[in-house]
Amino acid sequence: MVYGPFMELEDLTSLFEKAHFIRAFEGALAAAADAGEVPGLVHLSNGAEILELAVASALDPKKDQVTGSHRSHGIALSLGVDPQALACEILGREGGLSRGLGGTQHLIAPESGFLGSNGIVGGQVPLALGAALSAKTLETGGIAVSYFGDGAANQGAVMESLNLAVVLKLPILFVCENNGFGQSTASSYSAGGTSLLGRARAFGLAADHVDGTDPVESAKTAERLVSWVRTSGSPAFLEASVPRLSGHYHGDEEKYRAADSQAADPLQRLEAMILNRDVPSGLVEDMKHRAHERACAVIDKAIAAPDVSDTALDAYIKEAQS
Ligand SMILES: Cc1ncc(C[n+]2csc(CCOP(=O)(O)OP(=O)(O)O)c2C)c(N)n1
Ligand SMILES: [Mg+2]
Repeated sequence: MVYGPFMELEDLTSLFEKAHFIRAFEGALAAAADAGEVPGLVHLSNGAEILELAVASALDPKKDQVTGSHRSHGIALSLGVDPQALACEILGREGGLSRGLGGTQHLIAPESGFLGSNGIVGGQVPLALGAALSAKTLETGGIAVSYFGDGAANQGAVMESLNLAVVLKLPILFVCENNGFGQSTASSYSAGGTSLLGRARAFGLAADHVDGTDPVESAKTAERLVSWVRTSGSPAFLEASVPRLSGHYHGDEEKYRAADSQAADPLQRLEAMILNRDVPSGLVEDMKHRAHERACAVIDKAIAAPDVSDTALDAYIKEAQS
């Protein structure tokens, strides 16, 4: 990627295509959920696509390892996880990353550097710490990245991880996606001290904040922190402000926030940046259309794949135990 006061048009359009694919993938997933095709809740990543793609572009999938929360579809796609296998996994279908047996809360794709999503709020953070310890011990040159939310920042295991990362000098980047909410509770209500940077610095971490809706700043900050963690072997903390454009889960009535409190969509900001350049008419709409078509084809194929039955689960357990 090329930085400077702005990104090259090529970088902006590439980011736009990837971000819109993630958005369209989750849009098609939400429609599949409405049709009763998705087991469990669907937690959408919309609003965080730009930030997650910025972090992913600074990583080396061959040696870096990333863990995410219950809201990990965008993280997985940003890392280059096969969308078809991801969709089948989320829908509980054969062909999924883990044969459709894990579902959205247990996604894993080590070949893409994705160590997994986690349904236990904050549970993914100590796991990334283990990946960082392993990278350091084995001298792989890799780093670990752990995404978690502002709600998870209040979880004990997360604070222990922040402390231990400094004490053991581990190559890990903590990425706290601050969307202002933990489920239906505003962070301003649930946290005594709302300065996440202050908290991270109190543990001895190098810490920075970024507006996760700004493509240029997100790319520059992610690149700088990832490279600092890699070269120094020390941990760092990135607080990224991102909007949660939907409710906590798809279908959430969101009675706890005003309808007009909706934040601006980062993808529209990126679109405006592209349209400000001298681009052929129709370029942006074509890219959106292609992303939509591709995403719908992936989700349709997953819907058509055979369901993972209890029998398959029994067979898997027997195989694992033998
Ligand atoms: C240990 C634990 N406590 C509570 C929950 C229920 N829960 C699921 S998501 C969530 C909110 C998490 O908020 P945040 O970390 O800010 O992530 P966001 O949903 O905003 O991305 C809660 C409380 C859980 N899954 N695990
Ligand atoms: Mg949150």
